[in-house]
Amino acid sequence: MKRIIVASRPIVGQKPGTSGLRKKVVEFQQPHYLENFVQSVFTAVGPCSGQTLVIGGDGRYYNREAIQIIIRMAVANGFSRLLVGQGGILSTPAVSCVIRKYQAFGGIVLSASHNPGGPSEDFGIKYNSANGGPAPENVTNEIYQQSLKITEYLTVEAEPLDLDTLGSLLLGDTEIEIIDPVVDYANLMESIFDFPAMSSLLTGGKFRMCFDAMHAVTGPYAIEILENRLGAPKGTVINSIPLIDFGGGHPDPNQVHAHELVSRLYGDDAVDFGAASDGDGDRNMVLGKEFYINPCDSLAILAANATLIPGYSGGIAGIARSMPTSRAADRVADGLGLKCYETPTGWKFFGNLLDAGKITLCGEESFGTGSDHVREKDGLWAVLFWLNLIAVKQQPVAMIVREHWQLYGRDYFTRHDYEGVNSENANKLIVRLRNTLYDLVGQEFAGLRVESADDFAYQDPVDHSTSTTQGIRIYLSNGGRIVFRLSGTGTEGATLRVYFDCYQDDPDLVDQDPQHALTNLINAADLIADITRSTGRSAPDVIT
Ligand code: G16
Repeated sequence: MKRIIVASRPIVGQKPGTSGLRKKVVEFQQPHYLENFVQSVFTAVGPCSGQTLVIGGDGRYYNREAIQIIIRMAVANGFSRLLVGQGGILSTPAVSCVIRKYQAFGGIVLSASHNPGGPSEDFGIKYNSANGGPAPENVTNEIYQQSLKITEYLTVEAEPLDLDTLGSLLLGDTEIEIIDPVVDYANLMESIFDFPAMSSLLTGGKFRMCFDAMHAVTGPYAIEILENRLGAPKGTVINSIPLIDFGGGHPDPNQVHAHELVSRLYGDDAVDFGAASDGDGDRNMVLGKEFYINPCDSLAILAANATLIPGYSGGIAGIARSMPTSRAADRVADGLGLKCYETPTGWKFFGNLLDAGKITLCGEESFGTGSDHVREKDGLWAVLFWLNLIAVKQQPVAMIVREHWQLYGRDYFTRHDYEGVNSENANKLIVRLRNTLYDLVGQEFAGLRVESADDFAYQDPVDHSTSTTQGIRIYLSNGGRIVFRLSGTGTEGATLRVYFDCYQDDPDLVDQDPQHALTNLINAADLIADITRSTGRSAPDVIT
């Protein structure tokens, strides 16, 4: 086995964003591009010698080629054991599960999440630490620093490995194990949820569901759990085969992109429950018959009912939500006498809170929900949580949600995205807001007075690290809030995200369309930030 040292030099733009490095495939295919980043990871987290590394991805275009490159580099960097998902497949929560189960040193996840796949689409890579979670900011910063001063990377000369046959082989001194990507994760789910009760629900003939895997990574997981283990009828999982281009679709589980699923929840033959996951299996959308559950409400409802689930029957320690997520979970935490933490956007910020046992459940408005069972958000876990809840409560989804609103009130929420906006204009908009924050206080927009405004900064309660400039928050006189921030996961131009939420505790007013209930906040945001002029758009591209 010949180890090779390849001379290289820094390539600009390898700074990890909200969730690792996401770029167009063609950028990753440039000479030394992926190699530089991988070597920067190994140098930043090393020494790697004698350690175990987990490798897998969502199966998108370039997944297999990237895995071959990473295997050769991991061998050259001294890892003694590599656990690689069969066919290069491992969902993001499954990577987290496998790292934790086998006490690996870390893992590499290849995915650009919900972004489309294909030769002219997106690819991504991120490093997860020994706790199974995305590397914290101090590590991603160090990876970036390494990428700025790299002069060489290590690899070995070897033929491409067979990624499709389960079993072990040796490459030099490194044992490479091709593992079943599903079994450890499915066993973990079976240890948390009441599978017999869920199976009775799915096989009793009265309840039907549909899970849309969107031709992304969760297909094999959903087939094994829902159809094989729980006995749901064949065909319950649609679009179940992972494809390199997700069948030309956009594997983003929202009502626009999961339209095939949405159509099955409406009409005379509508199913009772629908769910979808994203490219790498960490996001979820859950739907009842003709009923959409906002992810902010989903987190609050799961928290309020957690003790009905075997894995959480002893109660939960606390809750966390990302800052732009509505405050619905805070009300549940209050009611339970628990703390609710507010973190910046990015799952990595939940890691310390979970590790320290300060929280059990956490979630984000961006269709992410999870718990301390792994250190990633977990799409299928959230779907199973809802199924277990329905099996226990024996109520339709809409009734569970409406009862929650009657008890706690409703935090109306919506997010407006302006995608592919000119980066300079988007940055200017945020800087302008930041510079005028204090002047805004006391001014009126669309009939609402600004009560307070700030640029969100977070101090981690465990390691006390601080993260600043995490989003502009504006609080209005009707109790509503507007948040402005730029996405850290896009690959083209900038995406401006504007988040709106407002509390309503009048039981007669909790069943409105959020776009209607939040109209004055939406109008105020345009006046405050001059969105139409700055983006050149008269309406958002995506509304969630
Ligand atoms: C990632 C992060 C999430 C974040 C989301 C959107 O999710 O893990 O914490 O909420 O991106 O981030 P942004 O608003 O910066 O685009 P995923 O599912 O894309 O890996």
